[in-house]
Amino acid sequence: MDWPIIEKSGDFAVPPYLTDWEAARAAFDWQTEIDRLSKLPGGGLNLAVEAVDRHVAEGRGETVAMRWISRNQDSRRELTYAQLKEQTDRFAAALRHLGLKRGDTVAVMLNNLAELPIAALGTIKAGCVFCPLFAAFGPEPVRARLILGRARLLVTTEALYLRKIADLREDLTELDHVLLIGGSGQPPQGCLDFQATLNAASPEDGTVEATSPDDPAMLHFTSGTTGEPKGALHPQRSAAGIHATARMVLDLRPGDIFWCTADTGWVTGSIYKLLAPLLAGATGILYEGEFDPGAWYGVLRNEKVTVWYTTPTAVRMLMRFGAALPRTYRPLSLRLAFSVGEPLNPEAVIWARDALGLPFHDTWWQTETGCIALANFAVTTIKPGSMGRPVPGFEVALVERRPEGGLRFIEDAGIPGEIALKAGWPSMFSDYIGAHTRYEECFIDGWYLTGDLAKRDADGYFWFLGRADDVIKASGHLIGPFEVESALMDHPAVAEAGVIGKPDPVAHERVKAYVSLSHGFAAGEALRRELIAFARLRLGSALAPKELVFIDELPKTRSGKIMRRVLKARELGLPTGDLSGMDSDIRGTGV
Ligand code: 6R9
Repeated sequence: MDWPIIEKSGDFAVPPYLTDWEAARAAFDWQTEIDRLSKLPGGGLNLAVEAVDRHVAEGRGETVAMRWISRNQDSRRELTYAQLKEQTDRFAAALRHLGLKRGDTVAVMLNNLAELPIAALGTIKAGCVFCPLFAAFGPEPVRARLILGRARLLVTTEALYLRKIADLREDLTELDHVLLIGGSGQPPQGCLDFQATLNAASPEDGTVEATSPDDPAMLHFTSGTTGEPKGALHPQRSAAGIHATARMVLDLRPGDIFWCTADTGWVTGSIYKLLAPLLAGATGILYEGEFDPGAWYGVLRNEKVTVWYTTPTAVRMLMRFGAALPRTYRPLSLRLAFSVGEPLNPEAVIWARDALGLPFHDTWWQTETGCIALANFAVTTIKPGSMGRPVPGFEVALVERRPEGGLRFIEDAGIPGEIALKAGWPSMFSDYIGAHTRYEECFIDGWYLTGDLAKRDADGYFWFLGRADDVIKASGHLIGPFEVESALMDHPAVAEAGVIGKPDPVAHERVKAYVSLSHGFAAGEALRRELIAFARLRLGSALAPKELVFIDELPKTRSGKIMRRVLKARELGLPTGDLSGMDSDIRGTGV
């Protein structure tokens, strides 16, 4: 189906993008951005100073930096920029008192609590490395990451500590300190109370560490849809990439109420939930509750959220509950809505325009890129189903790896290739911790290879095909699972779809689809046939699924990514590999 393109108009902070995209790109220079943020003595740059202290110095201390909202939305806690400065100074001072040094790792395993930004930014202020972990992780993945990340200090809640870490403590020889939030007030042996530690610290001692732009600031373990977890390090200069994309892509500015729904353990949690609104001088929302349609629409309306960043999974779950529900939560103050993490099917973009009054803008990036690299910008025309165009400062190409070495660049529109980024943008990961060879293997001739396949159209918009590992080869055709999934999701009965290649002696692989249904539809042979016929009509017989089965929930990571490799492993009766990033709520649901 041809989805309409959506023209944008309105009052935006960076108008040239729509009108003169090439000129805007030509005028942009990362070094200028980095230099602008490197104001510490000796040209130092500290992300936390840029995100917090700068606003206080420039007279915005009384602006609310972060607003925390409890699960039932019956209590909230606000931290102004001035308060966040004072609290992060205290936290940095506490880290020093405890003997942490520049470059040491501080792991933080917390859901959305008001203490989260204090721990995250205080860590960075002290020159230590902030390493977020999913609170839903079981003991084994936590142990593996604490050891690999060489964490010296952990911040978590007493409940999570007792459930997941207390029994492992002996194995964690480098973990010197644990700071606990909540609980009995009598911390278990070997732990300190977070608040008491903060109260005892004197903020004057928390003088900022004059980190250099190249010093590490964050360590993010990737969500691992396809294999072993990898720990990507991000330098202090990432501030420039996050700040520029907050401004240019999300159009964030002082006065905005920004809600990013990402889990803390996912890279989007630190980069866009915490850092982007702060770098832009806006107000960030931290909502304690899990996904629930009524609660989420309530947060959007009651908190007067102006800019929203969420995932395709969440959008599709909202769609399952229908367009009538959001209409009962009007008026909304939303002016922009964005999505990331998985391909966003065009139907979801259009649904939002009708149900919420504005379309979703898809954005693409990875843990390794450290900030958004492709986007349907706030001010540009949206092509539903496309990830958009390169962010100024990024050189993005489609390439093929030559068997004899080197790259072949694909210039023609419509030809699939692997997305490659010219190395050197400021928030580019600087290493995989403990796996430097693996890091070096990501680069060829000065280009970072992403492992994602896409096509580009004549207007320079990128269209996602799939992870290179997930691409299906059937009867000589190269099939991106997303093309098939997206076509299936155009059918009203289909809430979500996951597509894999099943080995086939004749065709090499055959397309198999797993489908979860929207409310009000029942699985059955007639519907199964109808969906196959529907897909055939749209995609032709080469791409349409030959097999289709119904499934209650697709296996997903905590960040909402469909784990196609799990579907495939189950199909083949093979081990599913590392499942640590998988959403524990749906782990083990039958396929
Ligand atoms: C931020 C984040 C990265 C992988 C990436 C790609 C997939 C992200 C996407 C998308 C299609 C989009 N991905 N955004 N696929 N359209 N707009 O998600 O980082 O957890 O490292 O995952 O997610 O496959 O390579 P990370």
